[in-house]
Amino acid sequence: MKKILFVALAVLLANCKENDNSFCESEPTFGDIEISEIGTGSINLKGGIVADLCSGEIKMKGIVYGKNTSPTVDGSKFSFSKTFYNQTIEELYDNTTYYLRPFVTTANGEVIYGPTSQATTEEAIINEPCTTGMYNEAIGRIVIEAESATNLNGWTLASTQEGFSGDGYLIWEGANNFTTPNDGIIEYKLRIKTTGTYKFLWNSNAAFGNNGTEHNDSWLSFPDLALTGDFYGKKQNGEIVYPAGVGLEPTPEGNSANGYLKIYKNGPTNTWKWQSNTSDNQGHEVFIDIETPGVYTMLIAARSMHHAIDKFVIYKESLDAPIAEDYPLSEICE
Ligand SMILES: [Ca+2]
Repeated sequence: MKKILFVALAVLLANCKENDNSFCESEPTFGDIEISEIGTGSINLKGGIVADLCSGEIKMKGIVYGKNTSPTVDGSKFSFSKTFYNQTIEELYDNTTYYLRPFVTTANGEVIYGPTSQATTEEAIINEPCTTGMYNEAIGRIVIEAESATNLNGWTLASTQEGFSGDGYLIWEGANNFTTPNDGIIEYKLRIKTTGTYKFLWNSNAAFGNNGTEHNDSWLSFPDLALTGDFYGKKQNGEIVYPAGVGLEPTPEGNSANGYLKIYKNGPTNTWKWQSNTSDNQGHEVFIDIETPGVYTMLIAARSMHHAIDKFVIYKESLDAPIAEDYPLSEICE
């Protein structure tokens, strides 16, 4: 099928070139949508559209998709300028049928749709039941108010530093634990259906004094993922560091132990900032790789006195960070 489609479109293209403007079609030619790969939260598709190549009166061409049987350009879509496309669409729910239609928008605003195709995403099977307090990932995102943990384990729930969201924020008012993450450990259980690479980001505050390089960090670990190298810091140039204590190298500059990374923010004190860096003076960002749908444990441990944590998000690195205040929080199992 793929071969036939490509040959048919290639013939159209060739005719157009050879005959100058004499072969221009007024109607677009929509090739079949070939579904080449289906995941729990993504679909990869390939195909082509030849649309009035000679006159150049096409404003946009692409694929619309959605759960509705007749998706339109008002909904989700992607566009492309070349004849052929090879695109992975994301932000999909698992075990859900999506309908896909090619479209062309003309210069005068008319939208012409091609035939509809459909594809059903894979079901994400998680054997562990959804028990009280677990957070559910959806369409590649996890959004959690730090203070929603069931056991704050020595952290204080506070609300004096303005600019937080939810019911307040957590602040560590116990002793510093600069080298060993063994105090103030808070657990979050995450049910993750969508596989892939996720970025971690928290909104935190060095809520004391006027030296922004103090009171600006806490410990973070994903113990299920640390041992296999699936919890790590990555610099923009691709350099990776692994938490110390799990037998992987290289480890970060500065402190790290027992599978924990030290997560810090830069900038002035008494100011909230969405930033999670690791490795001193290196600025690696923090990632986890999820290869199998399942329940994963995340741990925060206290490091610096007066470090405050308001909220955190974990999201597919290909997506925008869901840090807007009105972005829905992850559903919590009851
Ligand atoms: Ca909060």
